[in-house]
Amino acid sequence: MIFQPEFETMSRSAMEALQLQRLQETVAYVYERVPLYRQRLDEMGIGPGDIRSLEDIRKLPFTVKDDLRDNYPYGMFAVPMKDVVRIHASSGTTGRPTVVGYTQDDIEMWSTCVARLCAAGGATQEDIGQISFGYGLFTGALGLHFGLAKLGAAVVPISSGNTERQIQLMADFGSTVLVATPSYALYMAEVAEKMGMMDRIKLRVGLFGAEGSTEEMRAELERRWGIVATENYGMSELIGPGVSGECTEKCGMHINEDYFYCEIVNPDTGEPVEDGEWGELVVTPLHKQALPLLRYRTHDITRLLKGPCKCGRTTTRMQKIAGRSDDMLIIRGVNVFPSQIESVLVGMEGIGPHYEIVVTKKGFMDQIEVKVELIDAALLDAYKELEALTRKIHDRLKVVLQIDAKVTLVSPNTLKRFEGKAKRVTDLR
Ligand code: DLL
Repeated sequence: MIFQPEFETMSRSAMEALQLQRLQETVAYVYERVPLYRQRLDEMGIGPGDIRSLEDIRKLPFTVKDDLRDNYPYGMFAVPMKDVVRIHASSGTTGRPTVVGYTQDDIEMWSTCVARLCAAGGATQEDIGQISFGYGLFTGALGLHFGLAKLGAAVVPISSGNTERQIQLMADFGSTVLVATPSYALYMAEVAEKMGMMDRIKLRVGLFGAEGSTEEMRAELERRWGIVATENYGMSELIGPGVSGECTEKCGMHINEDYFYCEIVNPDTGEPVEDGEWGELVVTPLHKQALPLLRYRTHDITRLLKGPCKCGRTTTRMQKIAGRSDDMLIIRGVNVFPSQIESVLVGMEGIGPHYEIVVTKKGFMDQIEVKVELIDAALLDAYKELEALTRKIHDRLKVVLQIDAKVTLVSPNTLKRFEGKAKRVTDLR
């Protein structure tokens, strides 16, 4: 079902006209209301009147996470506090959190964007949606909660954690939609299998996001739960979930282009890449009141896929995120994305889908170790077979990464499981 065909199937020219109008409004709005932008635009000698085409967006300054941190907590808000009805924050791993605010209109727009992706992923008002994201300052849980509610589905705000109880209630309540990070959904499947509950579970749709996952991981989740799994993308600074989401054709995440203008730039130079090339996603929200931003650098690496989709939507899609420019590991000069390692490991015979990557330095040499669980603990005593499996994984990794990784096979159920975003890489250099 297409939630808002009037926007999701718009002609290219009508969409671009709407985007231009909203971009012009946004630039005038931030110039008027956000001192940081007025100062930057003045310094660059650019005024709202200079945006005459969508390409003119390139004249505008970028915004980075540090701008929000430097103006902590509310310095970039464009409305008085009386108009703010919700505050979220993303913790990040270092420094101050970034704080984001919403007006009532922002919440409406956000819910609409999320309702669209829920519908695109196959959810309907008949569904019972179990939200297994952690409720709190994280935007994932309340974002999907409001979106599913807007669609008319019944929402079960169970939050993350307490996994056995989650599974019990999933069966008792007859939940049909699961909202979680892919890594938590995988762990939940494992627990459901152990509890012998899979037969009682009615899930049919998985709406996954907030972290990357590979096609192999999707296949694993679909197989274990017996669902159709789609993924969606977003970021607190931009709105939360709802920037884009896949339809059941699974050929890229449809961008809510009437609300988010996406560019792809070279992460080192900030210059636009050629159409269809990979690079860093830069997003300008086009209709936000409390926290409008110009050209926000996401650090997420993707590319844009243009042209209509089989589902009938005409919106530009973004390909699965390959990684974050700041998560990319450089091992002996070679660029390695954890997602490349995942695509080798998940689905391989004899090993489970959980893994950990540890990077160290020996003298001047970077070392990468990949730890992965065996499915059958008995193999640990069968030296020859263990050796052969280790070699097989090593060789496949080498083909993909072009470097030698140390492969360590560990007992089943010994690697860490995650209830939110997984942290699979430990860089000790
Ligand atoms: O993770 C918003 C969200 C919640 C999106 C729920 C989808 C579902 P943050 O906590 O601010 O916001 O983290 C944003 O998470 O820059 C990406 O690096 C990563 N991320 C989010 N979705 C995906 C995805 C939410 N589908 C950061 N694939 C982003 C890969 C993702 N990475």
